Amino acid sequence: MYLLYGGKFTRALMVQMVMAEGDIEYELREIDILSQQERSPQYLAINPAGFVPAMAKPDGEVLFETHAINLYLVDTHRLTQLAPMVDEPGRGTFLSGLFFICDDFEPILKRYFYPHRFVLREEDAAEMRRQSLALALERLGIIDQRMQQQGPYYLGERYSLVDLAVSYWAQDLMFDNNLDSMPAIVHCLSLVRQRPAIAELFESMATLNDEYAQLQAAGKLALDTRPMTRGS
Ligand SMILES: N[C@@H](CCC(=O)N[C@@H](CS)C(=O)NCC(=O)O)C(=O)O
Repeated sequence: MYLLYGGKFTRALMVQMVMAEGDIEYELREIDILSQQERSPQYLAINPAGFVPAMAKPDGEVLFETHAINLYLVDTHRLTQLAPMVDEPGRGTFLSGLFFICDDFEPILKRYFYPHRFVLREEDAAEMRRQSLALALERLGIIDQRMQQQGPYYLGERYSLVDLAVSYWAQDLMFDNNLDSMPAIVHCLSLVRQRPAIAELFESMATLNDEYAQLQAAGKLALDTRPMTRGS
């Protein structure tokens, strides 16, 4: 069985969604990012990058990077409902969309979630956070434009991992009217949230987001100010 290292407030939920869509069995090993468990020597031995998620395959090989894990699961289990396979039309466009999210969009969000890692002076962190959110929304707008022209999904009529990831982040960023100018993404999210296999996981995400916001408002998110140094 697969062993998934994930837990509350982490994008491991995206992997859980793929597991649910593919009806794949796995065991969830909780890593508490609020107590910085992803930096413990035990976890660093599993994923030296110190990020969640990671996934151990039944043969012991450990995979990390959310979208690499998801793509691995899709290809290995031939989850054709989640992506065009390598020999199908649309595979290239699908890969472009997926890599745009993990290579362009998500690193910007990292600066939003952990601004202090990217500034020299503490007092610049708030502005880094503000600018990063604006930039991330601008990048999301590029996907929205595409979906407005040929939606409702990134590949038109065909749902894929790209929509799952876009919807995950749309749900996460759906506060302060951030998505008001992105009707196609809001529509895509509404479709994805209704998928029977993952509806419950999206529900749980909404609850977790509220909990996260409350912790943040109460200043209880240690992860907001910690340095990048590993193993400290
Ligand atoms: N590129 C990585 C990023 C993973 C990531 O940043 N995960 C967050 C939780 S959602 C994390 O581990 N944060 C701890 C940190 O940045 O120190 C992936 O896609 O798996």
